[in-house]
Amino acid sequence: MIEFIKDIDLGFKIPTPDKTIKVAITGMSRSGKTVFLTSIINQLIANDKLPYLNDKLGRTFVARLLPPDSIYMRFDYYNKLKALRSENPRWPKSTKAVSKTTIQLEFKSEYGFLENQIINLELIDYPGEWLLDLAMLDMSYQEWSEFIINLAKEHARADFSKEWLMDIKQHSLYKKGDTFEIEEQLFDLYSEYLKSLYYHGFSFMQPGRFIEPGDMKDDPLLLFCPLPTPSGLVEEDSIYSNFQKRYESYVSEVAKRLYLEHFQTFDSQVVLVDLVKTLNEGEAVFEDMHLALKSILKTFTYGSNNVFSKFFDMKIDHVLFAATKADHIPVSAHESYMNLLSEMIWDIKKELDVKHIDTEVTIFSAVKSTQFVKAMLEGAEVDCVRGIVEDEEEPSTHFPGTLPADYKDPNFWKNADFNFQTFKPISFPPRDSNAVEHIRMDRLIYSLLKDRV
Ligand SMILES: Nc1nc2c(ncn2[C@@H]2O[C@H](COP(=O)(O)OP(=O)(O)O)[C@@H](O)[C@H]2O)c(=O)[nH]1
Ligand SMILES: [Mg+2]
Repeated sequence: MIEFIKDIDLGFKIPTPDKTIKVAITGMSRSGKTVFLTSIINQLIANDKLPYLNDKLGRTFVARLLPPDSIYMRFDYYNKLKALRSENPRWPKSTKAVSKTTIQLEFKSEYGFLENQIINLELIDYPGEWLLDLAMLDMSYQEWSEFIINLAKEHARADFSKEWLMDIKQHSLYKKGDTFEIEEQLFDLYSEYLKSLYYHGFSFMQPGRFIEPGDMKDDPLLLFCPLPTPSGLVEEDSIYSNFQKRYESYVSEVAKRLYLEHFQTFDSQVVLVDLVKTLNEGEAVFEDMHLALKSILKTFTYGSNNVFSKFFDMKIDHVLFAATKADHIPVSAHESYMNLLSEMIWDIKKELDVKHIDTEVTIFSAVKSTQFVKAMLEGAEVDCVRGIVEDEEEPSTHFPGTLPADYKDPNFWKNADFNFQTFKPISFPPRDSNAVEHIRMDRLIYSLLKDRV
């Protein structure tokens, strides 16, 4: 019977409405957003290495990249692809702007009388640093200042914040006067502090715009930093009062605009997390990632139940946290790698008490640039990764360390000694019909499409 319906020919085709799926992709700088976008386009167009996706969808599709159509920066896929297809492939250069890419998927109709279904998969990538700033919406200048100054005094950050915190004490912050030069100096020292955190692998930095200014570089609105809470009167035109005003303008204008322009109408939000880097840097940086992800997840709850619902009516049903660069981790440790992220997100959801946001956790590698091999280390066989380390010419084998099954194990950091390398990319196949090797990209793509196609 079903077979009979499938073959009915009406002499014309019944159209099926086009659908758009909007996916926002974020993550801290260098978490792998650009490489992920390049790979997802490459994978969908070739569709030769996505068995899980095809199996789950149960329908065949053809994918094409649509020309740019909007105010967003164009994602120049073909230039990136060219560099990755060359004999000496290079990772794409880092970009700072918001970009948009649309991949059109045409699903072959199973019925002779129905037109093929068109799904436009819109991918928008933006810096996770900006997202961190949305968490500032929740705080007055005084609250924010106290929070940031206390954090800056913590052991892991104290070395970096020393100069800025000392300088604060040298000035009269609450009295009116010739303040401009001092304001610039305080801003510079605070920015330097944030930059050194960034270079040491930390993720939680506010305002993230100080790290990724985008089109706001040198904008006077950014001239502020946290200051100690006054015990007495604050004069008009004092440093404190000027910083407070700029903070308030920054938060309301920029953060809200960003929110309204970019974050309102997504079906899905992907947060890329570079756990490899944080593991390499050690416990403090790892804990800091927890703080950053907590702050990010918190912003996704805006609009649902708090004071911001009058500004924002954001509806993000689905947040996918994805640990990138799984090709650095031997396959035998992939489960532990996934557990690490799962436990972190689980804890954060508990701390924030958010059950209504549907979160999912996965691990993947957009471009599998290593082989998984075994090697002998001090008389024992260990799981290693083999690839061409950045700045070298020949492949070499590396033991990255052992991931624990449980990262709350008190001995985790005591025994931890991670040594993850940065590898060159493997060359992308020369033709569109073959995609680059990856890890679990098909599962990730399925998570974005499921229930929507
Ligand atoms: N081995 C490996 N390295 C990756 C992968 N994805 C990203 N990287 C590395 O991470 C760097 C930053 O990636 P990019 O996509 O530019 O990060 P973005 O700043 O978030 O856009 C790249 O230059 C690569 O060195 C991956 O799948 N495998
Ligand atoms: Mg990028």
